[in-house]
Amino acid sequence: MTIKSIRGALLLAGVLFVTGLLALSTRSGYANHHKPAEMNKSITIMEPWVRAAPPVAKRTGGYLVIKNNADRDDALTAVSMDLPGMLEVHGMRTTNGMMEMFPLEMPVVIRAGETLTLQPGGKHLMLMNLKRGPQTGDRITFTLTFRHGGTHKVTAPVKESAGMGGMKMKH
Ligand SMILES: [Cu+2]
Repeated sequence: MTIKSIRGALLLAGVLFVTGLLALSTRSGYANHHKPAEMNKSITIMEPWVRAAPPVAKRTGGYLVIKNNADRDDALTAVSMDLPGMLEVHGMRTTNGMMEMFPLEMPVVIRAGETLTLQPGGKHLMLMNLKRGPQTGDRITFTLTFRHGGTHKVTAPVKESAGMGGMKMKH
């Protein structure tokens, strides 16, 4: 063995050792408890948008997709927005043949590996008590807090629809 190859072998051994330690610590959950920066990766928020509304409108819908990447259940514990007004998570149900929406009880559980889709006609964010209906081109920032996944800020563009044609919902 040349000096160079010995050094190479030592380096490789070192890398393998450290890699082994990391694998061990991750498996035992050590890494999760001691690296807060990585906590937020367990939740991914996608495709946020808010439906444009006439200026006099007091409420409109907000939509986004939340993915729980973790191998344990998580829960959405709080929602807020950077606008004067009130923000709720709503569900849809049929009462006497009529579709109606209602505030979901918080927290909203998102099972391990599952996705919570807030979309027109289904569960949604309800922006209420607005001073002015959001206009196309506005941007609204939501803050979503999760039991395990930390706090996430997501900025949603305001638009007429998500390109789903006639799928309109009255609020
Ligand atoms: Cu609603």
